[in-house]
Amino acid sequence: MNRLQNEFLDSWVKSIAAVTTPDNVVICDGSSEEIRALETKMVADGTFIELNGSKYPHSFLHRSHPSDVARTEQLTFICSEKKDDAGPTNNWMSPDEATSRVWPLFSKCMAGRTMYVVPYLMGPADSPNARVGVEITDSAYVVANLRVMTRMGDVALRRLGTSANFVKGLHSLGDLSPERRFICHFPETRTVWSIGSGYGGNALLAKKCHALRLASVEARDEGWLAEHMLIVGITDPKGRTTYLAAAFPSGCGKTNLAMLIPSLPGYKVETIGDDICWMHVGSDGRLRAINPEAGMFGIAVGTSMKTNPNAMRAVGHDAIFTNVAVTPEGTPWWEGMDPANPRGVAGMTDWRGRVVGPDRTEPAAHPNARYTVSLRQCPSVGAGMDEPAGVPISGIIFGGRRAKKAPLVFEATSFAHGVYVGATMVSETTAAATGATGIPRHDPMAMLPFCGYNVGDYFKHWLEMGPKLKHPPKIFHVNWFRQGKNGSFLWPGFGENIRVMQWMIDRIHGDTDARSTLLGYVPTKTGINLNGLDMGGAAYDDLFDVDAEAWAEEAESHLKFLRTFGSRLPEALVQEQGALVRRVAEARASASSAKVAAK
Ligand code: OXD
Ligand code: MN
Repeated sequence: MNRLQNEFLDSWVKSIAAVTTPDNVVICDGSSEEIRALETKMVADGTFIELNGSKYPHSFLHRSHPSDVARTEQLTFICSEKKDDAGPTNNWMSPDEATSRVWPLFSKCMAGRTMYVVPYLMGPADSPNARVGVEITDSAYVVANLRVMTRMGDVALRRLGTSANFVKGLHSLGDLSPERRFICHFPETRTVWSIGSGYGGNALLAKKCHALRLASVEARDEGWLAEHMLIVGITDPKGRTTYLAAAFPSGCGKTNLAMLIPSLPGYKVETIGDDICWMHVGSDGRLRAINPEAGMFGIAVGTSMKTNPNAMRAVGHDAIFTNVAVTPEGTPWWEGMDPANPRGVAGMTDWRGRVVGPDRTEPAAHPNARYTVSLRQCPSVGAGMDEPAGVPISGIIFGGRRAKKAPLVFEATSFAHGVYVGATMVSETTAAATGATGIPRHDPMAMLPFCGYNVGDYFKHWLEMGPKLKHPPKIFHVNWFRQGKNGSFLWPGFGENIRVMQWMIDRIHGDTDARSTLLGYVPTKTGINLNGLDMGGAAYDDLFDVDAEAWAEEAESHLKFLRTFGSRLPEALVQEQGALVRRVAEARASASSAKVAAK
């Protein structure tokens, strides 16, 4: 092993090699020669299957172990010294218990394998807000993914210099058994241990483990925000570019919104990020956002030329596909990709490697099948992706997947109210994590699985950010997934979402009025552009109906959820809940007096 120039890194790597006993150690430089050699090795040992190079140049398929296909929230732990610092939404394991229960699993775990040392930089190379991490892994697949997802190799070592300031991530596939799978985060020592899984969110430690769980703790301590948000820039027909950040839970359309192709003329969308957003208070008193990542680890299923043409173009070359199906001609295939041919073709190979036909009873691609691709390959990528200071955020959007109750869009009446709206978000679970799908759960700010500390303190931190901003962003809530009485979606979504963005941008610039409801402001009937949508006369009323009876129940469930944070719950949120209850009561009273008057 070459001696690393940085003595802290060098001694850490040596200490890990002494425990894990790999056959050899490779320090990754991020060069194209290095990745080509790794790809050749992975094709030879079956980790990668090369796809049809004339249709999908330089692209590969990886099939994971069938029990290792999504994030495993039940096996993910925050190992803070005190249990209360992890809070009621996280699994907690004491550092001592992790040392006795998890650390022994790393003993000799890399025997017969290569240990890769992967330095990476989160954020634009010249950004003062970028951070360095180093992941040690025995998975070449992880190395290939990190090379796409981060600025990896020498660029990170140069940035690190002689400093000891880097996140230490140790990852091993172990024996891939869910019985011996653990993802442990140590916020106090900025360390992650992950064993027993090769799945993205569990194994690419730069992503959820560093850029969200550990970064959220640093952000609290240093006065910034590390969020599960996309970042998008929209230039409107007036020539204004407005940047928005949006938090939706996993599998609820962040990638689609980040690269939407507007259905309205005169709008242009730039993608800055599709999953993670770090926001600092800029010298101009605005929130400034950087995307710490450089690539996308997107959900393939449902992605098509109709739903997300930019993503389809991005994955047309230099892509890694995980757990998709393959056609006999060696091209990737997934459910929803080709609406004209929804069952695919005869002789396809499914995500487990079995040859299947259109009459199969199970999906051919895993519902959480993924593509890994550089964001630079996305036709809508914005230059702001490399802006060292980040882009100025004028609006924050929270959103969930809710069949009922939540209207298409509403605007919070103040920053603190917006924090309440984010804190009480509810969304239905998706295939991005193991477990049942479609179950509504509280997912505050879409950070439920990703906040590295007590969510009560996280709310307090959010509330404290508002007064630090001379120009706080407006805060909105959207729900693209509301269903009508017959169970079909009321809103067409995708490119038509620009109509909702148009309203938000006009609100930000003071160009349009709004109607006040118990939830906040919604568009007036003429304030949102529904022209040309074949939705019938009642569309506006269906999309913006706020049912006071349903929100009376909802407000109670908010309080129950908030109370789980006990003494860590900021009083300001209790007051916001009280204000919601009062608005609900007023709405009920005026609805019943309207009924009496009508008699
Ligand atoms: C992701 C997730 O992979 O949220 O981004 O699960
Ligand atoms: Mn995500």
